[in-house]
Amino acid sequence: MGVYDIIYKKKNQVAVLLDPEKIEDPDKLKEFSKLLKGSFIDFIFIGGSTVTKEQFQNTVSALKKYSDLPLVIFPGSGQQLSAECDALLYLSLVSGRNPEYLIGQHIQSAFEVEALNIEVIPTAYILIDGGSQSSVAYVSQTTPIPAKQTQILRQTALASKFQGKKLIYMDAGSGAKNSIDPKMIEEINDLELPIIIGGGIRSINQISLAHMAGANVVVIGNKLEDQPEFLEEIKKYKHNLRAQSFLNN
Ligand code: 1GP
Repeated sequence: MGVYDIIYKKKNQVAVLLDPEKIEDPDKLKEFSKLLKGSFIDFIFIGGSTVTKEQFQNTVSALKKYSDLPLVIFPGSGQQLSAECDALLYLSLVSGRNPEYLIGQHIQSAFEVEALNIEVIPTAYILIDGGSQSSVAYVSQTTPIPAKQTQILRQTALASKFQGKKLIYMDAGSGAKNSIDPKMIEEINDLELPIIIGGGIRSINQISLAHMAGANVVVIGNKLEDQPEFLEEIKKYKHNLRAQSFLNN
């Protein structure tokens, strides 16, 4: 099964986001990959707002050595590409109006993406206000959708679907003060597009609320960078979910 099919069909998934700029030290990466084994984490997402080509490639090569988890590119720019990854979230920043992040970077990197020969997943990338300015909003020079503006969100998600996007990634931004309100997830969970959410997730309760609202994948970056032992709590949470679904069937 490809990465998209897994995202689409499985419930209650969790991805770890690694920013190559923050985790360049190969020993640190090796240590973290060890912790990931048996943690029930579903994917590693890799990318960042200001990562260089070299940092990106070095981190991907190291991760491929140490981990078997599907490696998914969550690119901050058209420079962050690698044939060693399993899939590319082909992001269009549809909450913004900066042509560079809607189509510009895509054209510049199109031949490179073609040559990668990996799974490319057309993704509507929607920034939601997380209560603090995010790097991605700053770098892309775009304004996020206000935190509770369900109608704008729904219009944006619908337009994305009609344009052929296969996936919605709603992001409050790395290190956001407030994570995405579950009501925002509920607003678009009937569109039959899988939903990824991230930004400011620091507790099992937040993960659980997002899953219950309809998120297929919850992404965690900063919390695990600061406290890798949080993986243990995720493991327990996922274990309980599996036990429950076993009992219900
Ligand atoms: C940001 O969704 C990610 O793009 C993850 O955010 O680092 O706050 O978990 P955090």
